[in-house]
Amino acid sequence: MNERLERTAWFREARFGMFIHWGLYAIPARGEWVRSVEKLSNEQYEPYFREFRPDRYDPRAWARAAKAAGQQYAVLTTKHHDGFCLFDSEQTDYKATNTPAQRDLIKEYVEAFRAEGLKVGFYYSLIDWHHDDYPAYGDRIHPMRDNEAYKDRPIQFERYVDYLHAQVKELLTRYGKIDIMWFDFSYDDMTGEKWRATELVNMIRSIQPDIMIDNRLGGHILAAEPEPYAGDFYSPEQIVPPGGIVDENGLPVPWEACITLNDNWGYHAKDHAYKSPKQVVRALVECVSKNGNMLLNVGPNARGEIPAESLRILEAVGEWMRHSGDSIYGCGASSLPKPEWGRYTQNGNMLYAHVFDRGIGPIYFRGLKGKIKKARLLADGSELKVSVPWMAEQYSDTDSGAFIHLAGAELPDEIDT
Ligand code: JFZ
Repeated sequence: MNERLERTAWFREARFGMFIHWGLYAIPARGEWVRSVEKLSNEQYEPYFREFRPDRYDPRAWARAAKAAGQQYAVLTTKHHDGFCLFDSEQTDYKATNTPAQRDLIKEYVEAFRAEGLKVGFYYSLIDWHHDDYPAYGDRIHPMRDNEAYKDRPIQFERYVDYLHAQVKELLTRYGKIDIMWFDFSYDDMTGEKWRATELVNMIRSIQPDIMIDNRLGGHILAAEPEPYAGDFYSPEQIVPPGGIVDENGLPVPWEACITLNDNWGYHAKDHAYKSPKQVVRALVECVSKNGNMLLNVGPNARGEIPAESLRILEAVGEWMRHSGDSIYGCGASSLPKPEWGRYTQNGNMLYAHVFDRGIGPIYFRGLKGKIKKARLLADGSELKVSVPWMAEQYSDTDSGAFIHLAGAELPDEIDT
C-alpha cells in the first residue's frame, strides 16, 4: 500500500464529513465571496471585523449535529479568502481575538469535535484579499482587480508566502493532532512552487506525519509520479465525478466531493435553495458507489449558529444513516456494473443495493443468479425473498439474473433508498 492509501485509510472508511464555512462574511450574509463580488474596499469590509460577536457560537452543538448526521470528520475555515483568521495567529492582527468575539475560535472547535470523537480538519485559503503582499492587480480573483489605484502597488510576494508558511505552522503546532489540511486554491500561475509547496509540505509532514493534504496546492495528483505536494486526495467541487477518480495508471485515487446544502458556502440569508435530505442521501450513496467521500457544507450565521434549515436536513440524513449507515461506512464501489434501478455499494462480499427507482414488482439483479446467499432489508433487518426468473425468455434474461422481492417489506418511507 502506498503512503497516500495508508494516510487516507480512516478517511476512506469514514466517507462522510462536515464542511464549515464561517467568518466575517456571515454578517453581510451574502456568501463568502461578497467582498470580491461587490468589490468592497478594506474600509467597506472593516465594520464586520469590529462587529463580529458570535454570541451563540457553541462548537459542541455543531459537533453533536455532525455526529448525529453520521458524519465522522469536519473541516472548518481557519482563514478564508478575505484573510480573516478565526485563530489567534501571531502573524496578524486580523483575527478573532481582536474582534468582540475575543477568543481563539479554532481552539474551541478542535476541542469540541475531538470530544465527540470526530476527526478534525483545517481549511486554509491560499488566496488572501487582506494581506498587503498578495497580488491585487492582473489577477482574476482579487476584488480590487479593476481598481487602478491598486495597479502599481509594489508588493513583495515572498513575504506573503512566509506569512502563509508561518500560519500553517501555528495551526499545526498549537492544537494537537490535526487530521486534514485543506488548502484552497491554486489558479493560473499561482500554483505549486509559487507557494513553495514542497517546502510547505515537508514542514507539515515533519509536524504532523499522518495528516492528509488535499490537492489544491497544485501539481498533478493523477500523474504516475505526482509532485510531493500534489496531495493525498482529489477534491471535486459541487459535482460527483461520473466515473470516480483514477490516476494515469488507472488506479483509484481517494477523493472527496464537497457539496453545499443550498447554493452558497458561507451564510446567505436569502438563499433557501436547499437540497432535500433525499437528494443528499442519494449524493452520498453516489459518492460511495464510486469510491469517494462527501464533505457536506454548512454556513453558520453571524451569531455562530448553523441555520435551522441545514440542521433539519442533517437530522433527516442522520435518521437514514442510523439504519443504513452500514451501506456507507467502510464501503466502496462494487465490481458489478451500475444497476438500472439505483446504485450498488459494497463491503467485502456484502453487496448493498440502493433502490432509487422502486418501480413495480421485484428488483432484478443482473448476473447474480445463484450468487445471492441471502437478502435482507437493511432498514429493519428483515429477510427478503430471492427467486430466479421462471421464464427467462420473458425477461430476455441472457445475463442469468435473480429477483429480490420487496412486496410487503417495510421500506424506510421518508427517504426511500
Ligand atoms: C473555493 C472557494 O472560492 C469557495 O469560496 C469555497 O471555499 C470552495 C470550497 O472553494 O472555490 C472553488 C475552488 C476551486 C474550484 C472551484 C471553486 N475549482 O477548481 O473548480
